[in-house]
Amino acid sequence: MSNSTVNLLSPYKLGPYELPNRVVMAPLTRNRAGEGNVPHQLNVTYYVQRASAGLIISEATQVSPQGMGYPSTPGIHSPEQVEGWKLITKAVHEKGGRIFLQLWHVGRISHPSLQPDGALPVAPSAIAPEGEADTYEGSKPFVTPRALETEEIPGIVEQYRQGAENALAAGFDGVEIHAANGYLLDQFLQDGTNKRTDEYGGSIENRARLILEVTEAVTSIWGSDRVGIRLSPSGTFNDMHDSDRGATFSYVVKALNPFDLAYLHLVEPRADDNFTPGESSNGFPSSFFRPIYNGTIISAGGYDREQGNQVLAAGEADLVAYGRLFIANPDLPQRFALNAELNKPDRSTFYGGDEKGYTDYPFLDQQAS
Ligand code: 8OZ
Repeated sequence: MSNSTVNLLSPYKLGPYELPNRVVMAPLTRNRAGEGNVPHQLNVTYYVQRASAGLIISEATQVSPQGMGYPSTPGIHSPEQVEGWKLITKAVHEKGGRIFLQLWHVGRISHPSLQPDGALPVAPSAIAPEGEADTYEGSKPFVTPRALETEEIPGIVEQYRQGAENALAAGFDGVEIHAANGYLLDQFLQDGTNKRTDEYGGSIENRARLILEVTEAVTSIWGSDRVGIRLSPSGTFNDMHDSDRGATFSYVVKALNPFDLAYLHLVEPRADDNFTPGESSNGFPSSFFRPIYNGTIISAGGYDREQGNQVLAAGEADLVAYGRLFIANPDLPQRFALNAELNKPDRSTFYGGDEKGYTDYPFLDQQAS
């Protein structure tokens, strides 16, 4: 329902949490974890600087060594990683913030050099993505992944369940299941990557089965009101294709209703590299799913302040996630409140490196006026 009094600075009740604003920090891969893919002090500083977000969603975090696909991304499978994340959740809470962990398995978007024992990455089917993997030795062509055996699927679900349990131990406020952007769960969902003939392939019901089993496992740890899920119904990143996205994603979104999750997080068509702003798109925006989803919707993808306020006022979403703007503006909610000028994000420091372009963007009160 449209409600013109609602804007980015309006509070929102999300599951058990009172968010002071509707400005969500999007999950952002920054490739700056420490040795052993353990979060460390540099990452603590980065998240704490952004604690004024209504909600922080952590960078994608692998649930297992097999789930890793890029250099220096953090994990949530070792005791050291849990200890590292504890530093972050504690510091964010001391600043009055809330933080969910994003649970991630990359599936085929990996490379043997990033896998335990140099193994092949795993996927629903043995289909190589177009493009190149990011490795510690630079870009390398993607390899053809190994198709998971049906008997291995319970082990995959268990990786997410264990990751969820570890996130609880690490002091997070909730978890987000990463089912977007061409990673393992999305690979199972879409028929361009899933050619299976068992109960995890073929019909939409079968292709959605793994996502729903993972959702069941994760909510068994956290309850439903502290679990979100992210989908990218319009994305082509990581060489994704489906013969009927509208039907596929409508099915999943409806099947998620009974879980009564904290939220559904949708990546807008506007976020896709192939999408030209201002052009009408054949993608599936939040407004497409709003009538068929009963709960909270977070919408993400290249919004500015005005567009964020518009999507909220139109009632097409309840919260808006900002990525690039949060990278460059640690005090983004305050800047929105004052309609202040924004720092410009520097793309060259998005992935990897040190404090430059990570923790050195100035706050408003540090800027010479
Ligand atoms: C950019 C670079 C590497 C990973 C995603 C986790 O798209 C990612 C990602 C984005 O969800």
